[in-house]
Amino acid sequence: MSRAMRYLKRRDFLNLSLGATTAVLVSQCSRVSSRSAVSNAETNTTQFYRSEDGLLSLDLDASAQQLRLGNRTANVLTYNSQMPGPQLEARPGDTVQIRFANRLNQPTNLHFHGLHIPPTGTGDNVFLEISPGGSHTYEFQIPENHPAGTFWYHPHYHGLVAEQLFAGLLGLFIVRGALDDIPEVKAAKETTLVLKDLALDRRGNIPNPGHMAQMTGRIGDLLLANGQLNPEIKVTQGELRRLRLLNASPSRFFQLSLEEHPLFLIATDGGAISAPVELDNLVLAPGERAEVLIRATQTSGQYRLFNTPFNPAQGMMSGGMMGGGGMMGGPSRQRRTETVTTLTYSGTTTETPLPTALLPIAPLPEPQRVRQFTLNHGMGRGMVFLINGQVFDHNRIDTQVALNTVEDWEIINTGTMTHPFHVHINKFQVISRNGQSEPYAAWKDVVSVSPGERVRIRMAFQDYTGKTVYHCHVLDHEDRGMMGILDIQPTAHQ
Ligand SMILES: [Cu+2]
Repeated sequence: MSRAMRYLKRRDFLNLSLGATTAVLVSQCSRVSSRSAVSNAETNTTQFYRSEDGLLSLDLDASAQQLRLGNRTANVLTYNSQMPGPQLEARPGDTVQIRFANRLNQPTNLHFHGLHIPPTGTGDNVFLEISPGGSHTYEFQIPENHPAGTFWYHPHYHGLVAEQLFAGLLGLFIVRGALDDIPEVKAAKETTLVLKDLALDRRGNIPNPGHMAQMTGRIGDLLLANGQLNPEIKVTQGELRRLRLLNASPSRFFQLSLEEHPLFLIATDGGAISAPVELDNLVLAPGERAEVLIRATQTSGQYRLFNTPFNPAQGMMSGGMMGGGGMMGGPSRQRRTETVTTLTYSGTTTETPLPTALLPIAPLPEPQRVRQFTLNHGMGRGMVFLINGQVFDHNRIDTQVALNTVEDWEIINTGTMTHPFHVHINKFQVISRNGQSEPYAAWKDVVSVSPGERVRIRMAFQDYTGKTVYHCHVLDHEDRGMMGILDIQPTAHQ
C-alpha cells in the first residue's frame, strides 16, 4: 500500500470515529469512559508521517478511545486514535509543524523526548497547559547537525504525566541521518518496537494504580509491543535486522534477551555509538531507547524476545540490597519471564555483514563547574520524591547555567529505589559510575542511578536558552516531586 493510500484510509477511519470521541468528552470521569463506541482492530495499525521537502506537517489529537487488544477491549487514551500514536520521521534541518488538539477531559501538552530543540514558545515547552478542547501548534526546526536517532513524544503536564502515558499517549519521533547511511545499517531491515506495559480491569478500564504505585510507580501486567501482545516479526535467514527499541512504560524496567541470538548495540538514547557492542541482554529504564542489530543466523523456527525480571531497587548493584524482590522491588507480577515478541524464520537471503565501525563520539571538554543532585524520598502528603531535599515547585528555578558552557552533574542516589535521571534539550555522556568509567562512550538523555550509586554525567548547554526541566523518568516519582527547573541563561548575562 502506498503511503498516500494508507493515509487516506486512516483519514476515513478518523472521520468515522469523531462522533465517539465527542461522546467520551461529555463524560465527567477523569478515567477513560467505557461508553465510547469505537471498536476497530485497524486502530492498531500505526500511522506514519515523514517529512517531505524539508517539512513534517500534521494534525495530532489526544482523545479517549476504545481499542481491541487481543480478545479484549481496552479503554485507553490515544494520539489520532492509535496506541502507540503516529510514528513521525524527519531529517536534520527539517521544519516540524504539529497542529495539536486536546480532546481529553484534562489538561495536557507534548514533550519531544531527546530532541535538541528550543525549550520555549512553540518548541519543547513543558510548561504549557493545553486545556480540554484547547489546541496549540508546535513548530520548530531540527538543527542541521542533529544526530540521527530514536526519539519520542508524550505528555509532560506535571501531576498527570504517569497517568496519561500509562493510558496510551506516546509515539516515536525518528530522526534519520548519518547512522542510517552506513551501508550495513542501510541494508538492514528495520523494525520498531515500542515496549509498554498496561493494566486493564475486567471492563477494559485502566484501574487505579493503588498503594504500591506510590513507591514503585504504576506497573501493568500486560506487556505490549507496538500496542500488541506478543506480535510476530518475520525474518529471513542471513539477513541483518535492525530493532529500534523504546521503553515507553512510565515505571517498568525491561531486561531483554533473544533466544539463540546476541544483540549488537549500535545506538543509545542520543544516537550512534562508535562501534557495535555485543550484548546478551539489554536493560532499558523507562524512557530509554536502544538500537540493536540481530544476525539471523538460524535456519528456521521461532525465537522469543524475553523480558526477564529486573529489580529496580537492586539495579546494577552486584548482589542487590533488597534481595529476592522485596518490598521495594515492585509487585510480584514483575518476577516472571515473559515473551515480548517472537521472531519467526522463513526463507533465505544473502548474508549481510555487521558494520565494523559506526560514528565516532567526541569527548566533551573539561567542565567549568560540578554540581550535585541527591535523589531520595520522604513522607509529605503520601510519598514524595525529592531532589536535593525539595519537591518540584513551578515557581522556583533550581539550577541556572550559562549557554555554551560544559558542566558535570553528579547524581547521587541515597534512597532505596533506582531513579532513571532524565534531562531535557541537551544530551550528555556518562563519565563515571561510583568512580568507574563506563565500558563504552554513548550519548544519553536518561541514566539509571541505583541505590548507593553516584553517577557523573557531562553536558554542554548549546544553542538554546530558556527554562526546561530534569527529572526522574519513573513518572510517578516525577509527578510526586522528583523534578527541578533548569534555566539556561545567555552567556552575556553571566
Ligand atoms: Cu525515580
